Amino acid sequence: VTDMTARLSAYLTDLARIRLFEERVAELHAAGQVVGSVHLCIGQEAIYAGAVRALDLPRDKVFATYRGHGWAIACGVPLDRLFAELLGRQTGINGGRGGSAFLTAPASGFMGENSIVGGAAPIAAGAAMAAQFDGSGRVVVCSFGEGAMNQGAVHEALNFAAIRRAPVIFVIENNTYSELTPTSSMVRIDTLYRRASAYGIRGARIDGNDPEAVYQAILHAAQQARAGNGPVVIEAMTQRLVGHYIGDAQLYRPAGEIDAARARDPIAGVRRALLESGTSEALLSQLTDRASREVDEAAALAARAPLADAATVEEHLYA
Ligand SMILES: Cc1ncc(C[n+]2csc(CCOP(=O)(O)OP(=O)(O)O)c2C)c(N)n1
Repeated sequence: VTDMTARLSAYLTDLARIRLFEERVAELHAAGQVVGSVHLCIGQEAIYAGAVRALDLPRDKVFATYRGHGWAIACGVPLDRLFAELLGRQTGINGGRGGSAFLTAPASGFMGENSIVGGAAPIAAGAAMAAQFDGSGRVVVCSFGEGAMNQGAVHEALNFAAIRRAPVIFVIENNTYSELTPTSSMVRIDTLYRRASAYGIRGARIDGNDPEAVYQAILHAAQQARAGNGPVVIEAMTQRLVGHYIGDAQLYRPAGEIDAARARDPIAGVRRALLESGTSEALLSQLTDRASREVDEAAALAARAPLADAATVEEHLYA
């Protein structure tokens, strides 16, 4: 088994875990057991699988926005604790208080979501500055959608991180829609990574559906950041195979677009690459069956846990 085949197998496992977790979340939402707004990352999973493999967690830190299940899973947060969180259980990774859009698991290096578009960028720049003080060699990954590239806070963070040479990698998950609005009707340029040059830092565009391309890009950016050369902007081109949130009818998407996107499904891509490298169908099935069993067991465990106790509602608040 070459390093490349081992990495592809690991990607397939991660992609399957994320995809199957989210498909189960959609079912639980339809059944009324997961409530509130839920943003699935189905179609974008290669970004998380590739990026996290290039990091050293929990020393390194990851910040997301609200489409964060995939980042949390790739960072190694236990699936049952995530299901429990979405189901409002005491055993949830945040005691059932955070839910889908406010997950956080610092022990795993996942510094969490915040739901404010672009909100993580200044915090991530601060976490990267802290790394310069404590000499930990840590790098910070900050992910957001392409819509966040029009938020003032992101530009402040880019400039601040650039001038301080702070070790932060800004990952734009460019799925070409901000909520229901196509990028082409929001900005007059078609490449966002080039904005990095306005801050004197490096930017690159990559295929965000190819976990190996993401891995190589993040590995290189992390080496550069750890060596004191400062931030990098990675624009990972991808697509969501589902709506912006569960319940989005997607009437704004042109006919055929989702089918075309399915042809670029990252899971199919990794399966193809593994088959071409000589891996058997049987081994691929073994990997996905294992992920499927894991998801089943985690969901069942979470469903057996008690709901968060209403009497504790005032705990964990600022006094
Ligand atoms: C500061 C702020 N403004 C507006 C919103 C409402 N809002 C939620 S999602 C979203 C679109 C963001 O698009 P993008 O950054 O491309 O991320 P994607 O949903 O594609 O992952 C907006 C405007 C918000 N959450 N925060």
